[in-house]
Amino acid sequence: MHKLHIIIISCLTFLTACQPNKELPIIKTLDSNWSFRSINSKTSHKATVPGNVYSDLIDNRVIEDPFIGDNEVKVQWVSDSIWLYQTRFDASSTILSKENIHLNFEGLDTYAQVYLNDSLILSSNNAFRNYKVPVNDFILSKNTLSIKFTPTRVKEEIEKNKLKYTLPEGGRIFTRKAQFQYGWDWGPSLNTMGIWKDISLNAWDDAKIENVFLKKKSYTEDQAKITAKITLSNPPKEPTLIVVSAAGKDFSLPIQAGNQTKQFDIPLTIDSPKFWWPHNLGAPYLYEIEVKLLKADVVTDNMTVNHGIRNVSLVTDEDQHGQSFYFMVNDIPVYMKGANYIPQHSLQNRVTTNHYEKLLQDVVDANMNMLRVWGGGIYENNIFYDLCDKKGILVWQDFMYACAMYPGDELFLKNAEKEAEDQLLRLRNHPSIVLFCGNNENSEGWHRWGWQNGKTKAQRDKIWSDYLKLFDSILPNQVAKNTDVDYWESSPKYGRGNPKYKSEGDAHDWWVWHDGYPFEHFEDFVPRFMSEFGFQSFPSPDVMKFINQSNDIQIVTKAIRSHQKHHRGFELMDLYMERDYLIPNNDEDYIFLSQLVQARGMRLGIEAHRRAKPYNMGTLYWQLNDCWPGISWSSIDHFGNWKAFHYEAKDAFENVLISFERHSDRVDVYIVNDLITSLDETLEMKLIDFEGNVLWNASKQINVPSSSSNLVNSFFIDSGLTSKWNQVLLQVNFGDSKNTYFFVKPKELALNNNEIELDIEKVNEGYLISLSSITFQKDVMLSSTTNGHFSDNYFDLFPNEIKQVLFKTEASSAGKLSFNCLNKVFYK
Ligand code: BMA
Repeated sequence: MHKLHIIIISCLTFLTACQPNKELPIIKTLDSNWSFRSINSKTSHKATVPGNVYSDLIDNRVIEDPFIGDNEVKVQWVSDSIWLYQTRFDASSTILSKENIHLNFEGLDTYAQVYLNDSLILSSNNAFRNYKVPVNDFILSKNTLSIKFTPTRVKEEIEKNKLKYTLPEGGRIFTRKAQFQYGWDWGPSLNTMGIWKDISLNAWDDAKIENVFLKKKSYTEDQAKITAKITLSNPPKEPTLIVVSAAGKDFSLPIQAGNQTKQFDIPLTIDSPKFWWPHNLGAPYLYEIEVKLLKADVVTDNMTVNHGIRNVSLVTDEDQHGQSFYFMVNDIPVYMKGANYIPQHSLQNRVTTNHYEKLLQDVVDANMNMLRVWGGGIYENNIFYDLCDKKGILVWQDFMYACAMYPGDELFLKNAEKEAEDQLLRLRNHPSIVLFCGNNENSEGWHRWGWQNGKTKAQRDKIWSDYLKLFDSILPNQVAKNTDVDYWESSPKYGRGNPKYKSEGDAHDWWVWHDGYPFEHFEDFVPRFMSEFGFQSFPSPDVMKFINQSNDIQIVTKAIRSHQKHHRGFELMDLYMERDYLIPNNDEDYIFLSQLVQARGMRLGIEAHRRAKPYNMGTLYWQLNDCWPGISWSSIDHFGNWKAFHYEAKDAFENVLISFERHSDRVDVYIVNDLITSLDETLEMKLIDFEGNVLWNASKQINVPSSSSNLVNSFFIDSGLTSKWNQVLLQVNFGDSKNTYFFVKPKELALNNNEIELDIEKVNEGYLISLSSITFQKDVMLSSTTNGHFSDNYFDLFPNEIKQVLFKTEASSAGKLSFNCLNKVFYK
């Protein structure tokens, strides 16, 4: 008897362990059995959810890929049609018996009418909102869910006609969705529609965890004090226990039956905490904090949040120059190095986990510590911020408003407020996010781009007061209410016509490129924080071939022209190329040189900003990536290839940088140190000719303080050393850092026409390539017919030195390896 009893108990224990916990909320993702059709057609096709109508039409071979040739223009009808999406799903008796049953729509793009079994349950008008709809009264055991999407143009026309004036820039301002999808100067017009994020059915009894916010109370080396702010779906009816586990300790709060609130604060402490750091200064340490809801010892819900302990703030203090703009991270002013990030694809469902992983690793590998998520794109998916948290990349997050003036009616503003709240609740736990910014260039546009012309004083006042309602009141209030992070109204603070451009806030320098100023302008006009500056180049030959759909990289085809969205793009590339290089006579060299021009010009800017530290405390270039195969300002093309500029940025963003500043016959040598430790190294300077003969050298011991920029030496251009300044270079080393100074522009260099010797050896990760030459070779670019990544590229090869490059590839051969360099281009 006794024996049997034991056996029965152990079976029961086993059964409880194997059975799913029936108390947990049920979450069923509705991602299968979807079909779609145009309202005017009886033929339905299979649909992918999450997704959008463009990818569904491509997958069903109804339209051709809009990224190829000039197909973009042929598919515009899609945005002007009405589309119907439908699925069927079952709800089990367990689901139907639950007290609460919700449909959770994480993203509908954009004007959608949602029917559950013929009942209209939702009309949505914001692609950035999360709609949670109670459906207890409509749900059956067998269900049909239908969603009708109306073209944005229909709604935009109605809204436009309500106004007595025209708001810049076009109909897009009335619709809360990704603004770049209406076309931008680097991307196509593909105004999508569809279910772009998950839909799920959620069913639970009593209460579940709705939201957790781990709010900083105080973080010191001895102790981190956090308030876990927990919001439940509703006040629990039965006695409930909330338990928060952090760093091996449990913190709990019992809730009595019949309490009236759904919000609870639990104080947590972590002793001797490990701090979260941007990767260039330390480890981005994350604590896994678990929140559980228990009823009579049974877990009824749980949620895990990664928490980074860090103190961050944006410092905007008055100073002798104007007003500072820098970020303090863990009590240290941190210099920001990075880029502006745009959506990785016009059709968001095409972006995979691997794309996020690769691109954000490319960011770390290029020594960047900050990305600005630009306001004309999307609030990114959770995985983006999770990876930034893990990899130690700081995020400047714009709200999604760009280059326009937005409406100010009550409905629009309410919608914008709800959007901000939804997004902030989702994003606020990420340690990587250090700033929320209202918009991109709206304020600059209003003050500088002629938008006020032709408007009465009353209209101008109204438009500006609507601007202030949103960007000076609603958004900052939402940020203050829901997060620990600072808010900045608009990027840039002042446009480049304003005298305060240089002395206050962040700035965008488009004198270079849009206004055609030479790159050297970057050196004369350094602001407090450069949040945009950029220059276009062609993508890799692979991308060119894809656009042309031929083995040809021709740059003047109709297809390529339709992938250049800047009206003066080609003309400006020519202008700058002619200034500093030469216009080559073949397309292959043109693509190569376009990348060299971009890399050289942008490096000039990055170095000028960094030398000006601490006056300037950040340099974020325009733009990191592409949303389609196109000609743009990106440093990484749509296929993930690093352009010359990404390699150059990697070098120019190193924590320790040697940099040069020319003053007529004097070259000043700077060392910029972003580390939190000082450096004591030998500075070695060497003037050599292109054959490697040393014409002059000097060295001295130098101490460089932490986090500083220092003029450490000067080189005098003295005719006693040489008269051929176009055939020499100045090599400077400091510890592991190196940089080279040229006394003339690239086009004036008297480069030699000598061979480069290549040697290839198979190694674990791919192929090790050794290169050497008896004379100096400028900007050597390696390429292969096989997919892979070169550890270094577009580098200078010094006379009689062996340069080793790892070609990382999983392929069984290195493919056909070839190279180009400036010397070769000059001698064609
Ligand atoms: C900046 C950005 C974008 C634009 C880029 C290049 O102003 O904010 O609007 O694509 O310039 O023109």
